[in-house]
Parts: sequence; structure tokens; C-alpha cells
Amino acid sequence: MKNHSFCRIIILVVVCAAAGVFAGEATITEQFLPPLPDGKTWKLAWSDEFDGTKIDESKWEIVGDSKRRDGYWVKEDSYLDGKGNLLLRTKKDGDRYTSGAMRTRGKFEHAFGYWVCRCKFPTQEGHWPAFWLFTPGVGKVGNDGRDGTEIDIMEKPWREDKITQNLHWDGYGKAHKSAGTGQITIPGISKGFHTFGLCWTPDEYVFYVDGRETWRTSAGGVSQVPEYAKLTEEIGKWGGDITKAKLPDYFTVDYVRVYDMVDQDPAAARRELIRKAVNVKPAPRQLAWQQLEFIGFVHFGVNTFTGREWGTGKEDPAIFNPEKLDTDQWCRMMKAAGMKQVILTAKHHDGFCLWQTRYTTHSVASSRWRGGKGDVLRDLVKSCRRYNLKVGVYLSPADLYQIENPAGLYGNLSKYTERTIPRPVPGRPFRDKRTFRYVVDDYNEYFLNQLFELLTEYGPIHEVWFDGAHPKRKGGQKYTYQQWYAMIRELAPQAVIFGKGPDVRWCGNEAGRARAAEWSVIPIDAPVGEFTWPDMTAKDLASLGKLEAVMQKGGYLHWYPAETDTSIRHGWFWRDEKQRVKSTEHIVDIWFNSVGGNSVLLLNIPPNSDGLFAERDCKVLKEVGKIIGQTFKTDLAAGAKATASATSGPRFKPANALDGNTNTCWMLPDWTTRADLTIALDGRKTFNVVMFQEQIRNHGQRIAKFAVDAQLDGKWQQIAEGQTVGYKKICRTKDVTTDKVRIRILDSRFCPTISNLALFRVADVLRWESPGPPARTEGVSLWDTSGAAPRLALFSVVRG
Ligand code: FUL
Repeated sequence: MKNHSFCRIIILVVVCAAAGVFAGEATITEQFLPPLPDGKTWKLAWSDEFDGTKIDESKWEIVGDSKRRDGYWVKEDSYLDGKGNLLLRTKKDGDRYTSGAMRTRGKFEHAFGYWVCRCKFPTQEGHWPAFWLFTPGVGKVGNDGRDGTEIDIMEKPWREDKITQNLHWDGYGKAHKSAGTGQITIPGISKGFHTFGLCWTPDEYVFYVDGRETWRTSAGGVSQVPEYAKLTEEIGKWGGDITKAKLPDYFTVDYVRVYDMVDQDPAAARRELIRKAVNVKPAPRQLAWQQLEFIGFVHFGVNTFTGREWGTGKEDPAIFNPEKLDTDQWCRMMKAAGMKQVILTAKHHDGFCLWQTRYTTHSVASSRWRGGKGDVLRDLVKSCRRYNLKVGVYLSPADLYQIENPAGLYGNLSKYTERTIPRPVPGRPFRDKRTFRYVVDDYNEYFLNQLFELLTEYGPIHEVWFDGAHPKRKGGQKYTYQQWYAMIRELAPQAVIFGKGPDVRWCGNEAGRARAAEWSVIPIDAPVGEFTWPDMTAKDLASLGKLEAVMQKGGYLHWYPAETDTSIRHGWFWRDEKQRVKSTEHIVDIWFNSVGGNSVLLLNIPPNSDGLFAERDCKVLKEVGKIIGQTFKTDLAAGAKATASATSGPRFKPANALDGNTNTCWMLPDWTTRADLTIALDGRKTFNVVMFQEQIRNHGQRIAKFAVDAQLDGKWQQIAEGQTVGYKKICRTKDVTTDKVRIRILDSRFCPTISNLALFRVADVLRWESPGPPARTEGVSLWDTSGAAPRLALFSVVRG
């Protein structure tokens, strides 16, 4: 979301009667004010609404009588019409032509701010209206326009729909300098009222007409001195032939207002920030991805045959020979674990491609496997269809094969030229006839060609994974990410882009740990289209304090949820059967922590050199699936009745949290940041899992701190606590038997929502024995190297 949003305020214009008596009439007018950096607000510093019948001479000096160009400025030609307008009249007086002019010299002289005038133009030729700023400093030569610049916010010497905006400095003699827009055509500008504004800061001028920016400049170095406003009518040939004008003619001014950019009071600034933050919501593709919850990762390639984590790029493709490859087995196992999508390393950093690409021979085509005819991605996609799993691709930007081989494209210093993607390859036509034109070098073309293959021949693809790691660099190779994203959006609009991309963020570690406070609204310091998506590993990414710090420097807020990736094995690739495999308990713990911690779990299971998931891995996957499946089968809150400390209206009643529909929710009145939701269960129940969700789709992420209580022996006792909730929070508790549970929201942005609340009991399907003390789930003790590791109690832990 843009911080510098188009800022509009509704103001109440109180129309007063001529004698200054309140007329009891109010009209709502929409008024544009320029965008502000966070923490700033506009404050009216000076204005004249031209109410009454007499010009307020404490505000204006009425100019006259004096010669001006081909006419005269006379005082009688400046007056109020009694209907809330100033009129500057141009008339013929005997044989001379006269007009009105006013200025705030000595009465209001001011530097910076937003200066705006609402006015209606005269219709006749030979004279012209202007709204401008002036100071005697304009005459000073040297120091450019910093010591004073004539700022013409609007001049209209033409009858046509044209105006001009100009700056003049260093006097009007030899040293005179100027800058301007020339003629700006604005259809319809000659009729009716329009606003002409200048936002003047120490660094630049931004000109607006009817709230639309027309010119932005720092010409002359920007005046740093107070200036006064002028409203004038001038008579001269520039405006045409005055003798042909039907006079009198009028320049009508509704108001002149000047606003200062001031610091917002901190409480108001925070409120505005909070409003902005809760207005950032997931894109449909992000929401669909989040709802997958648990997805599989498959690292497979030449490393599987070398035992390396990172290949060299110099591997002989012949080594790739997974003779028993069975992607159906992978899918069966991932499905058994409860996964909804699979991401394959179509190309890892070594550059070896697992599909029949047209653009390199360093692929399955050069392997011994299936006589070079095999295609791992094709097999996987077919199996995924059979098992109803979505597909994602990992395409490594780092590419050692393209770095190391003499004809490699990576960092080869090739020229950026306009090229067509995909590049046609004889004998390998594409069914999808779409093409793209991009200015690219050889490696980016290669990368885009491959992306095109993956997205059009293996789709639908639901996630594209861009890793940020680089074992090696060469030739200052740059990646044209914006082109990659644009092509993905066109070819796979449903796909989220992970990592070095705008949709899904790496959680920041490979151990499977989501943060205690995992916010999906993240501050970034450049617009989404320019941001470069670094790894975000800090503990605090998006507390209000963090948001404030970035936004005050002109940052942006973006929905950027976390994906927690980890490997079932010690390492991303299969090595051998001595390699450690995480235990079922460990994976289940990771699952609870990540899926139940507002992130998606991406669990890697590397196939072995036969092309199969190894038996130990399969056992864990099946057990994990069984535990999770059984645990979440029976909602012990079914049939419960909900009541709440407050509710923001009938659409948001407490019962919505129990209706099984994640689109409906219980919501609190605005700015109610503490609240209780109590559920009376349908009888006494024993549970040890409390799960609840916010309605992020329409209301974003809000809850910052909560506790869960159970009523035991007639008294409330806290059984869990935590910070953020977001898409889903799952708290594990000790076994609790009760008929009443309460969620206490202790802190929230704007006001909390709960779309879904449920209670479960962890299935004892494996009949684990509990050794007693709470399990620490990190560390070597949880690695199952023998297949017969001691069982650990997973669920005796009280945690948020
Ligand atoms: C890392 C890569 O370098 C690893 O090899 C692996 O692919 C992991 C998922 O991402 O950054």
C-alpha cells in the first residue's frame, strides 16, 4: 500500500450570511490536499473565504490606483459580491481600461505550505487573471531563486482551455531566469470553478489543478523566503485585443487558503498508521496460498548423486539416473502428510534442469535416465493431478553451469537488447502462442525463456520460488526481476512469487520456526515495484514501532506473509541413509509452530538416488499426517454458544466465530482493542489445542496480544497466551477439562476480529509415552537417526 496516498479530506463549509450571522446552512465539499509523509498533517494557516460585503483589509492590500501594462489597477475594481466571492473586474472607464488587483503584502507573508485558490475565469480577451506569489527577494541576483522567486500558480491569458505556470528569479533584467510549463491544455477549465494549488516545500514545488499534479520542479533551487499572495487582473496584448472585449468582465474567486504541513499529534499519527495497517489485505492469490497451510518441497538433482548440498555446475549430467523414480509415491506420501502443494527444484544453483528444456543441454536430456527422454517435472505434474496437489517451481537465479562452462550465459557481459520471449527453437514449437518483448541480456533471456516453458507447459503453477543464495557470481550479472514478475503475472496470475519477489516472504530461518509475533503487514522502504526483497531475518519486522520508523521516512506497507521452510533431513538434498531425519514429533512440533503461527509450512523431502522418498522419511510423513488429521477431525467447540464483552453490530455477532465459516467474524467496535470472547461448550470437554483465526480477507491482521482462559472449578485460569494471530493461531495447552473457554484479547490494532475458534485434542494415535518434562523441540536429541529414537511428549507444553 502506498504511504503517499492521494489524500482527500471532507470539510464542512459553513456558509455564513452577509452580516456574519450563521445561516444554519452547511454543505459538504470534497477538497483535495496534497499527499503527506507519515506523521504529518495539513493545518490551515491563513484563508479568506470572501464572505460578507467588504474585503477584509487586515488580510489584503487592495492595489490602486496605478498604471499596469496597458491599463490601470484601480481599487474600485476589487470587491466582494456578497455571495461569498471576490470579484476582480475589468472595465472600460472613459478612454482607459481598468482592473482589480490585491495582495497580502505586509499582512500575510509566509514560506512553504499548500497555497490554493478556487476561482472562475473571465470570458473576454485583452486581459487575464493570475494567482501568484511574490517577494522583493525576486529582484536579488545570485543564490538563484532561493532568495525569492515569483511563483505563478496560475495565469490564463488565453480564452481557450489553457493555463500556464511559471517561476521567475534573479530579477527581471539581464540576470533574469525562469522556468515554466508552457501552455497546459485542460479541457473544460474555462468554465465554472476550478482550484489551482501549489505545494511548496523547502525542496520542491508541486503544482496542482483540481487536485491533479501538473508540474513538479525544484527550478531555481526553491525559494526559502516568505512570500505574499497576489490575485490580479492585467490588461495587455498577451491576452488579446481589449478593444474587442465585452466589458465589464469578471475574475471570480471563491477562496484562497494556505495550509502548513505540521507534525501530527503522536496519538493521531499512530491512529492513522493503524488504520493504514489494517487496511492492507492479502491479494486473492496470497490468501489461496495461505489456506494451503502445509506444502511439500522436493530438492532433487545432480546433488542427489554427489552428496553435495550445493553443486559446482561442473557435474556430468550422466550421473543423474534415478532408475526407480516414482512421483506417484512422492505424492502419496505428501498427501498422507496432509500437504496441498509441491514445489520442485526444477533448477537448483548448479544449473542442472529437471525438465526437457529447449535452452540448455545441461538437463535430464543429457542424462542416462530413461535414455535422456525423462522429465521429472512432467512426471510430478501428472502425479499431482492424480493426487489433487498444486504445483510450484523453484528456479534458481544462481546458475553455476551457466557460470562455469565456457559458453555459459551467466555474466557473459552480453548487451541488453530487445528480444522476444520465448526464443523459437526449431522442431520444438510452443502451443502457447503468447510472446513477450523485453530488453535483456543473454542470461535474463535464458531465464525468461525457461520461465516461459515452466509456466506454459507444466501449469497451472501456483508458486514460483526465487532463492536469494549465490554460491558464486560472475560478470556483475544482474537479474531483471521486474520482467520476470511481469511475465509470471501474465502467464500464471494465480502464482505467488516467493523470496526474491513480492508475494511471500522467507520466515528468516531454515529450522522451521515462525516468530512469536508473525505479522503479515510489513513496512518496506520503496514502492512494491521498486523494492528488491532482501531476506528479512530480524526478530521484529513489523511491530507498530517498526511500521512507524519506516513510514516516517516515506515507506510503504505491504501484505507479505511468511513461509517457513525446513527439511525433513539434515540438508536439503538426499545424501545417504546415515543422514539424519527429523522425528515425527519434531515435524509435528514444527507444524504446530509454523501453521499455527501465521505462516505456511514448506517441508522438504528429498528423494533418494533411486528417485523415491526413503522409507524413514515416509514413515515420518505418514505419522505426521495421521496425528494432524486425527487431531483436527473433531472440533470440541462444536455446538458451543458464544458471548462477548462487546460487538460492533449484528453482522459481527460472537456466534460468527463458531459458525465454521471463515468469511464471517465476530468484530469489536472501532478502537476497542481489548475484548473477551467466551464460549460455553456443549458439555464438559477435554482438549489441549486451541485454534483461532482472524478474518484477514476483509479486515487484515489486527490482534497483537491475547490470552486463553478455561473455567476450572468456577474460576478462570489462564491456559495459553500469545501475540499475533493472523490467518491462524494454534495454542497447545496441557489437557484441560472444562465447559467454558475464554479468549481475552489484550491488544489489537483498530479492533479485533475472530472468524473461527475451535478446540481439539491431540490424537494419541501413536500411543506415546510421556517422559514428563516439557519437550524442547530443537536440538540433536530430536533427530531420528536409527528409526527407533525415544518418543518425546509433544503436548505437555503450555505455549503461545
Ligand atoms: C537456500 C539454498 O541455497 C538451499 O540450497 C536450498 O535450496 C534452500 C531452500 O534455499 O537458500
